[in-house]
Amino acid sequence: MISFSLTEEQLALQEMAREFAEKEMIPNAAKYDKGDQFSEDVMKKAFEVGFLTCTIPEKYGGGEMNDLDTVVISEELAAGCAGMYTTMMVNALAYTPVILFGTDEQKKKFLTPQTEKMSFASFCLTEREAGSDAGALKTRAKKIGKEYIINGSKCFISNGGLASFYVVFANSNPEKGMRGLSAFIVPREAPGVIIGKEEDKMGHRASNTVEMTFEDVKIPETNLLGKEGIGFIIAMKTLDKTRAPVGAAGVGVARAALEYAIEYAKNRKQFGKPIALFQNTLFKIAQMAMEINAARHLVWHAAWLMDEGKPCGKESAMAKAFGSDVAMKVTIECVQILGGYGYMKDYPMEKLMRDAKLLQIYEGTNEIQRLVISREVIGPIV
Ligand code: COS
Repeated sequence: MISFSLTEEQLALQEMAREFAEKEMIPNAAKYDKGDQFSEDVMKKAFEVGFLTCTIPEKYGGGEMNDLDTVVISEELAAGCAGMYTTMMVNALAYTPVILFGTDEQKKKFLTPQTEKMSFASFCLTEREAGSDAGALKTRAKKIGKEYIINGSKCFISNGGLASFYVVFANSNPEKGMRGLSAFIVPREAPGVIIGKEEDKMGHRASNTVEMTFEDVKIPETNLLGKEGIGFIIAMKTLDKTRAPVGAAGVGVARAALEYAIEYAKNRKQFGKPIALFQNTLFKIAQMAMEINAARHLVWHAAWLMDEGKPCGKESAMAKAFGSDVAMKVTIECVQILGGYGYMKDYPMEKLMRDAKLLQIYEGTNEIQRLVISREVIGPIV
């Protein structure tokens, strides 16, 4: 049965997220973009309304949003500010492996405190030499008695400087290659957890991105997620779930750009009439509206599959790649519609364009999404 209507609750949630974006995020977006700082005041409010913990099950104090709810609010929040949205979304990214693979004790110990005061968490997979080839990571976990000792470095870690715990992927059995990977919960206060320098990024400047080093970090064996050797599957199943919301963020960024460009085109007069009346502008706007709608449908379909418990790896990858590609394309076009004003920092358009770029890169580059899609579409070759 196909339905394109949101429930009353989802409409209320969408409205709440839209209002939050308009009142709290948009007025502060330029300030945090310029200052390259964590938007603490906005995040305090996001915590109060539940956006920082929305995917945590109710049993552990969270909002227990399903996947469709999550993509609906992702579009709205990213339309407000993609950098602030990233800070919120990365919490969901780090909570997902705990929700999917954690024991009841692990969930009580690590998730419940996140719902009691404003807190953050990080997902530590990427390394300098292992980005797209995640299975080749070099961080090691050695079991000694009832503890694991973790050694290694991770890069481009969102929320790393803010997190109270890290989900760290490390190889506990290197001779098994990627089948030796395991996932561990590492508390921030564990000795040897070193937060490195904050990255100076092109966009998403309101989000915190650092290098992380784990130097002889001892954690109890009870912090292992699932069992040894399934770390790669944990990472992949997590990303299957969190890639569609990145597509939704692409839709949000593109929509924000298009709405601004439409207002501008209706008011900007050249050659004696609003530029919205020129066919070049009309056709550009129609094309962008079509692509944004198509991206939203892919995102909602992927989320629906997840909520139905159906396989969704290919569809999540499609939603992520298409949604973020649309964001890039649309923001470039909208900068062009605004002309010189589009290029100036006094207007919001150039930030939207810079923010769109990262959506094509993080949570797996769009080339990796195409690899995932093509493997499933083509199947085995010979
Ligand atoms: N769900 C469950 N299992 C999965 C899976 C998924 N989505 N994807 C892969 N696997 C399994 C495979 O079935 C395979 O298991 P078997 O060997 O038992 O058959 C195993 O994992 C290895 O998979 P594969 O052979 O596809 O691994 P590759 O190294 O060829 O490719 C890609 C894996 C490239 C898809 C993966 O490394 C990837 O997604 N890279 C990008 C990482 C990323 O997104 N980084 C962003 C960091 S987080 S911000």
